[in-house]
Amino acid sequence: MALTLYHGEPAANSLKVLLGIKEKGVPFESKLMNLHKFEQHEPWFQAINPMGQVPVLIHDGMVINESTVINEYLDEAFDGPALRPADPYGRAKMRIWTKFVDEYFCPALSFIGWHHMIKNITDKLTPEEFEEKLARIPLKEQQDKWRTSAKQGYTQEQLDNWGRQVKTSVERMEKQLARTEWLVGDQFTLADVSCYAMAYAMPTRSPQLLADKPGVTRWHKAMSEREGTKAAMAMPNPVRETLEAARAGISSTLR
Ligand SMILES: N[C@@H](CCC(=O)N[C@@H](CS)C(=O)NCC(=O)O)C(=O)O
Repeated sequence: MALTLYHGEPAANSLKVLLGIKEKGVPFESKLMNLHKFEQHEPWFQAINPMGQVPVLIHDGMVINESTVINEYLDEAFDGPALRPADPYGRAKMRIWTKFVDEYFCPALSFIGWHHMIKNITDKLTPEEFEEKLARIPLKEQQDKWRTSAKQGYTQEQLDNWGRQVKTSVERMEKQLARTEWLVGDQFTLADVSCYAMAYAMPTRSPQLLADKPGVTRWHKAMSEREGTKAAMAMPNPVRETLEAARAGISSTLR
């Protein structure tokens, strides 16, 4: 059995899959990509994933992208602790959470993060070098996001709106976690994995978001203490400094 995971630093969608694979306890070959060096847009990587994005799982030659799909695949294809409820209704509830993360929580956080971070990467390039990098990005939407973020071109109104969406996301989690141990009742599932991949830094970086959220605070502590989480968070982070430099800006948008 050959299992290879192309991933970035333990954050967001890469963290989601690192959490899934570590919880599952499946041995895999880690291929760490430095996203700040635009490795994900290089032709050799686009031959693996034409979207030019991580994470990507390769299982015995079969290529799977999309973090949420990868986690479900891992749970289905390998032995180990079940990460999805056994009953259809439980699975439906889990997927409502993972869909919400992919369509609402993650994009809002991501735009805020990029707004405060990308400039620190692209300022190190000449305009010509940056144009060259941009030209290789296969998705028009990602090209636009790189270009706009590089000049911090999102409006305050957009940032405020994404900030509101992040707050709404945490409130939605609190509503559930005030009543149950995990997001889908009493079983730890991929719903918890998806949400933690977005919320992992909140207690230290944006504690104001959790100030009146005892349920999320308790859940975050329980998540952080899991062996799978510790192993995923211990994966190498080649872009730590750039992420750290953006934290104050992100936190101020989330105030
Ligand atoms: N829907 C995809 C999104 C993947 C994604 O946004 N990947 C980010 C890292 S978290 C990426 O590769 N960003 C670099 C870029 O787009 O240039 C998934 O869930 O896997």
